[in-house]
Order: sequence, then C-alpha cells, then structure tokens
Amino acid sequence: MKKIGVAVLICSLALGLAGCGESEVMVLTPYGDAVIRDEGSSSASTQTQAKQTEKEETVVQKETEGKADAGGSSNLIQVGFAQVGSESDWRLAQTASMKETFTEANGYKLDFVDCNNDQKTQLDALEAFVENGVEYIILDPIIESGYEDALQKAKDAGIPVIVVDRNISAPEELYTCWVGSDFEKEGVDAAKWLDQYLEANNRAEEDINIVTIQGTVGASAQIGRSKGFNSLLSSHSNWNMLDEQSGDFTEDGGYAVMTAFLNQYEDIDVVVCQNDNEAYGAITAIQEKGLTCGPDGDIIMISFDATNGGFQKMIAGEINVDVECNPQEGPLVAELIQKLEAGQTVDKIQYVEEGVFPAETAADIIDSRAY
Ligand code: GYE
Repeated sequence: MKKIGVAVLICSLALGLAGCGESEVMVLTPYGDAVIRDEGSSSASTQTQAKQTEKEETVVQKETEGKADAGGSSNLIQVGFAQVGSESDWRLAQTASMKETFTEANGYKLDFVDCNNDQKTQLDALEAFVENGVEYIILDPIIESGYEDALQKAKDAGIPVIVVDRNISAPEELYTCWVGSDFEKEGVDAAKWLDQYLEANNRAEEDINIVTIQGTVGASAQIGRSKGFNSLLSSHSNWNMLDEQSGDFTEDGGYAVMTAFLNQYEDIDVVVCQNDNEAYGAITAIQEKGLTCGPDGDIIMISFDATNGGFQKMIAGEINVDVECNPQEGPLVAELIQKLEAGQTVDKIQYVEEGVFPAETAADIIDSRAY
C-alpha cells in the first residue's frame, strides 16, 4: 500500500498502454483493461485481449453516446462527484478542495451533487452519472454498505469509480481505487494520546469515565475511529466507556448527545467527539451545565478532524487534542485520473498522512494550516 505525503505536520506527541494510433483514443474500462477506440470508426479493440467481446463493444458505444449527452465540452474530462453532504467544516473543506481542482481551467467538467447525507440521493446521483455518460465517478460513500448495484452499473458502462474519504464494503473489483484516511489509526492515536496525557498528569491509575459522541453510524469514519479507540480499552482496566451515541457529525447532534450524557452521568472525565463540529456542540452543552472542558477544565475533550475551527477551540482552551483528518483530496484524485488517462495503473488503496495535535501546539501551528 502506498502512502501519499501531503502537508504533513506531526507534533512531538504524534504517534507519528502502449501508445495509440493518431486517430485512436483510449477508453478505460475499469480495473485494468484499456479499450482503444478508433475515432474515425465505431470499431474497438482491447489492449489486453485479442478478441473483443460483445459486452465491451456495447460499453464503448454507450460511452460515445454518453459523452455527447454530457454536454458537448469534448476536451474536458467529465467527472461526477457524489458528495456526502455539507454536515461539517471538514466536509466543506473537502468540497472546496474538489471544486478548486476539477475546474474547466484545469480541463474538467465537474458534476457535483450534495447528497445531503441521504444514501438514496447518492445512489440516484450515481445512476444519473452513468446515464449522462461521465468519464469518471468520484464517490464519497455516506455509509460503507449498499453500493454494489450502483457500482456494477458504472462498471458495466466502463466508467472508473474512485472512492474517496470514507471506505466501502463492496468487493474491490467493483471500483478502481480508494483514497482517504486510516480511521482506525486515528482512533488508536486518540487513545494513545489519552494514555500519555493521563500518565503525564499523574492520573494513570485513576478510574476514568469516558463517553463517545459517534459520527454517522455505519460511516467508515465512525466505524474506524470507534474500533481504533476502543481497541485500547481492554488494556486499561480503569477506563470505563459509559456510553456511545451518534451525533451524526453535526454541531446540533453533538450538543444534543452531550446534553443527554450530562443529564444521565454525574462523573464524566473524557468526551471523545468523532469530529470537530460535534465537539463545538458538546462544548456548548458542557458550558450550559456550568462545567468546563479542555486542558484546565473539568472534562478532557478529544476531537477529530483538526480543522481551523478545531484549532481555534484548542487555542481557546476548550479542546485538549485534535486528531487530524486531511480533507485536501482533490489534487490526489486528479493525479489518479491523470494516471488513468495516461494508461497507467494506480494503487488500489492509498492513505493520506495525518498527525495528532495537542492543544499546547495549536497556537504555533494554526497559521500554517490550510483548512
Ligand atoms: O471527520 C467529518 C465529516 O468522512 C472523514 O465526515 C469524514 C468525516 C469527518 O462529516 O467531519
């Protein structure tokens, strides 16, 4: 597995086709086969197979029709992006990265769909991309399951699908590649930070009551962060996970869940918020109860994403640590598309590198952050 280095800042506490003829164009079928199409005729032959199958001819024909449907901008690469929604600062930063990358000036025609955190909307968007004959599909899956049929349709139409950010449980042969974060590692990093923090503050032997405000249940960012953090619970018999409830990655959700936790549990030592927006809501709920959180507060606040807003909350003394999740995936995805356009193979799984930022490092680092 390859690691792509992108603006990496890890603090001291960081846990660290052969050529075509002149009139021919290359049309990629997903996952390896490059179909060479003679633009002057409807014939096609594959690079890797001497015998063209009926199915592939259908695919090429469909792509030709589709490209015409997609808007007549023949020199632009048609890309459809089915985005999760706009639930968080992280999401807005990732949308900005994609929109800044897939511009007409850069040679792309982007069809962007905000799926409003609704899987049905996302599946409809994927179907529309196939019907419109886009050349590439970028999918940020809301949850891990339920995309097999949609991916199969894209594959049958010869459209490569690049999965970004959140993982997918569909068989690997149904999509071209995935690029995103190692969410389980993020969870482990958060727990390791807590371990070191408690040790440094002479609280390693104390009973520690923890609550988790989960992200959208079934989203790989939720699954991985929970799995990673909870994997260290068994090695700390004094860590007690009181409760885990979903705040859906939103500020309102974080506020509602934290309010309920505070009403139910008298002694909460640590809150794990699975993104910054949930942390903003949780902080409000804590303050409304007359309590404080952060390095000098009553409650230890752990967050994920490390967006600008999260850094500001660390500088304000309200978040103890923010585990980075890098939203700047646009250039990486464009690089993959350019490689595919050039007939190169791409690695199936690619992680972006990420760091861990404790509050005491925030003021020095915030100005160098891009999101
Ligand atoms: O942490 C959260 C967003 O999938 C990594 O989704 C992403 C998560 C991110 O809503 O803020």
